[in-house]
Amino acid sequence: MRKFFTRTIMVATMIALGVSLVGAQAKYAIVFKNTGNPYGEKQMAGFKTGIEEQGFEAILRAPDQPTAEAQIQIIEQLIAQKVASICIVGNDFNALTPVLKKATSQGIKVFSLDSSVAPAARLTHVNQADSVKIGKTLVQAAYDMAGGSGEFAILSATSQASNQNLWIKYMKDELKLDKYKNLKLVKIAYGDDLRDKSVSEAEGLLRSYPNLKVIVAPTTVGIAAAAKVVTDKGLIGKVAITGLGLPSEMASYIENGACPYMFLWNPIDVGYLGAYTATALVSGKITGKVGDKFSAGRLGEYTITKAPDGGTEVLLGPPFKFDPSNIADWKTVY
Ligand code: RAM
Repeated sequence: MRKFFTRTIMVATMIALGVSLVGAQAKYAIVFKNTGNPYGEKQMAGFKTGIEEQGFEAILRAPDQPTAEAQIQIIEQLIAQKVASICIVGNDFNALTPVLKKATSQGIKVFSLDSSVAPAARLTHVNQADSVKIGKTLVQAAYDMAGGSGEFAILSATSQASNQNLWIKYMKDELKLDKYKNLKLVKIAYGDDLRDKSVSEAEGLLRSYPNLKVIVAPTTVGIAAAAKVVTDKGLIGKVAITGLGLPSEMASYIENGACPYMFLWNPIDVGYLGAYTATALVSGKITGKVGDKFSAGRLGEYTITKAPDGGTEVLLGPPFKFDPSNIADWKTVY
């Protein structure tokens, strides 16, 4: 009888242990650039929905400051927690490679989303929109708003952010076309995706370049800061703001004319697509190679393609234009 009980307890303990191991395998983490960014919160919310509707646990993390060092600390903690997967929104293209390789060597499926990390450190990248198209579109907008000639500046996130740096690279490529010979990029400023710093950088641009016609901010934090500065200084109509903005943060600036139009994608969908990429990698349905196919819940089917950086990616879709005709429909959505 005693033997029976001992065995029962042993089996029960093993089952309990087994369940907890499975539980540990079922944790899916996302690490955003930094806290306090409504765009990041929406992206993480989409990831959480996608993970939870598949019956797993989502871990949402972001450091206070948008640095690679701070993300490295978080990744070390996630490795110790034995998460199944890490979805990283990189604060640096290369600096995270050693820690991400360490995670991979321990069986964790690592991929980037929104802001990529080096192909050697990731299985694939979830890209919100075609990077070349974003670069081209933003220069075309600057040209249009400047009336074809004059000075414009870029207000970016951090100088290391790989998504912004890629978009800026493609902006510079577009600017080489003869059509833009009278459009002059005078400065690239960095507001680090921090609200106050972005405001002071925008003010600095206006001080240093009194003839500035357009500020292009390829960051939701930067564009909202620049639009606020132009509004507060009574410069609407003199300096136009465009770039990538959240409709919920930018509606009043599109309505008051500070920002004639801007672009973005649905950040909730980016995170949600990340959730299904994570589970497809962990289940072994995909490995991240070109041609891999998987289904992403309400978003439908996706195929992994070659990324311009030599790695692979999964593309959410085309960017969307927001202007006075449609902003009211979108400002409550994201
Ligand atoms: C900011 C972040 C994010 C970027 C958007 C457009 O919120 O830098 O990574 O994708 O802007």
